[in-house]
Amino acid sequence: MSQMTNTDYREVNFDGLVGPTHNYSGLAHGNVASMRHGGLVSNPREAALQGLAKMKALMDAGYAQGVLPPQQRPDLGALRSLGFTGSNREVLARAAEEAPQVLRAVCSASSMWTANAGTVTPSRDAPDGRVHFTPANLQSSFHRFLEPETTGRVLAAIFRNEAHFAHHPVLPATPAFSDEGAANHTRLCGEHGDAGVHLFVYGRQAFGGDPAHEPKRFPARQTLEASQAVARQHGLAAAQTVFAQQHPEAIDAGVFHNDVIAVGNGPVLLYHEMAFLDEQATLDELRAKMATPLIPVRVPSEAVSMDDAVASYLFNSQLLSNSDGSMTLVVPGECQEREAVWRTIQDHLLAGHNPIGEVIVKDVKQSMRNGGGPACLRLRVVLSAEERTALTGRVLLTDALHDELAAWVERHYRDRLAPDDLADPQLADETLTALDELTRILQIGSVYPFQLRSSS
Ligand code: SUG
Repeated sequence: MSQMTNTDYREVNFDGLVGPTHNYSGLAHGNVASMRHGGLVSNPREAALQGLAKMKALMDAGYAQGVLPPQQRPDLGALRSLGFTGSNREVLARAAEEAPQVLRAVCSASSMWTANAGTVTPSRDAPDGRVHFTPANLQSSFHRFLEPETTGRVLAAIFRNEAHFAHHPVLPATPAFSDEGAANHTRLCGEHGDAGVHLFVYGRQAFGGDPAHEPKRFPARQTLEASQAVARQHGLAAAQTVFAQQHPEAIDAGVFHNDVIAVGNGPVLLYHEMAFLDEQATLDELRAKMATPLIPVRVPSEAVSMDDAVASYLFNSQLLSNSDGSMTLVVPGECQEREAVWRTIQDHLLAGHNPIGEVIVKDVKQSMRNGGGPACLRLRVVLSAEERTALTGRVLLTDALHDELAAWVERHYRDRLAPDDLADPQLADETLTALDELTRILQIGSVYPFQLRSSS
C-alpha cells in the first residue's frame, strides 16, 4: 500500500457517451419524461455532442472527467435469444415485422445513463484497499436488463489492474434483488479521500416489507435486499452504511431513482423534503455514523413542488468539490425554465449557509427527454493518484480525446431518428462500424459481442 495522503484522491466522473441509436421509444414506465416523449424524433448526433460538451466544460473547469463507451445496439444477440434467426438483416426485419416493441427495446441507447451502470466503493472505504464495482442488474425493464453483461466487460477492461480494482458479479436478476446502481447510492464524507458513509436508498423491501409503504402507481426499482447485498460484496460494515427507504409518494410522482430527488457530495446532502420515507431517522443515522458534521440542504415542497422537481431535475444535478472547499452545482437547462426552481437555486441554495457557491447550467435536452439529467449521465469513481495511473485505455478526457470523439460523432451519427427508423438494417451496420472505431480510439480492446463472436 502506498503512503498517500487523502489529497491524492479525486472524484472522476465517468460520463456515458450517447450511442448512435439514441431514440424516444417511451420504454421506461414510471419515468414521466420517457413516457411523455415516446414517439418523438430524436437527434443522436446532437445528444452525443451535448454530452461531450458537458464533459468538456467540466474538464475545462478543472474537474477530472472520464468517458465510458456506449453499448452495441441493436442487440442482435438478444433478438437471437428470443428466437429470431437468419442473417442479421433477416433477424432485424422479422423483429420489426413481428415484435416492433422488442426491436425498440434492443435499440435503446440507455447505457448512456452510467449512474445506473453499477455501484462503486472507493478503496478508502473497502477493507482490502481496492476499488469495488458491482454492475447493476437493471432487471426492472427489458431494455436495461440488456446492459449489465457488456457493462461488466467494459468496467473490467478499464479497471483491469487487480491490485487496485475488484469486480463483483451482477446480483441475481430477479425482482427481489432489483438493483439500479449508483443512482440509489450516495457516499457522504469530509473530503473525497476521507472515510465515507454509504447511503443506500431503496424503494421497496422484497422480503417482509410493508405493502402500505410501497408506491401504488409506479414500480420501485431498488430493493433493500439488493442494496444490502452490494454493501456486503464490497465489504462495508454496518458502521459505514445507512439504508433508507425512498418516499413511495415520490416514486408515484415520477421519482424512479433517488438521484431524481437528492444529491450528496462530501458532507452535503441536498434533498427534497419528500425524498425519504423517514427523513429525520435518515439524517440522525447519517449524523451518528459520519466522522464529519453532515450539512443537510433541505428543499421544502413550498419552494419546489414535486412536479417542478421532476420536470426540472433540480436534484439530478452534479455537486462537485472545488479546491477552496466550495461546491459547484451543475444543473440541466430545464431548471432555468421553471421560475420556482431558478428562484430556489438563487435564494435558497446559492445564498444559503452551505458550501454551494456556483451554478453551471448545461443543456442535455436530448437526454432529458428520456429522463436523464446531468447526474444520470455520470458514474462517480473516487480514485487515488495511483489508481488513476492504473487505469487501462484512454478514458480520461483531454482536449485531444474530446476533439477525436466529437469528430467521430460527426462522422458516424445521424441527426434524425424516428422509432420506425430502428428497423433500417443500415443503422445496425453504421453502429457496428462506429463502435469498432471507438474501441480503437479509447484503446480498451474488444468489449462488444460483435467483436467477440462472429454471429452477433
Ligand atoms: O432507466 N430512461 C432511463 C433514464 C435513467 C436515468 N438515470 C438516473 N436517474 N440515474 C430509465 O428510466 C428511457 C428509454 C426510452 O424510453 O427509450 C430510459 O430508459
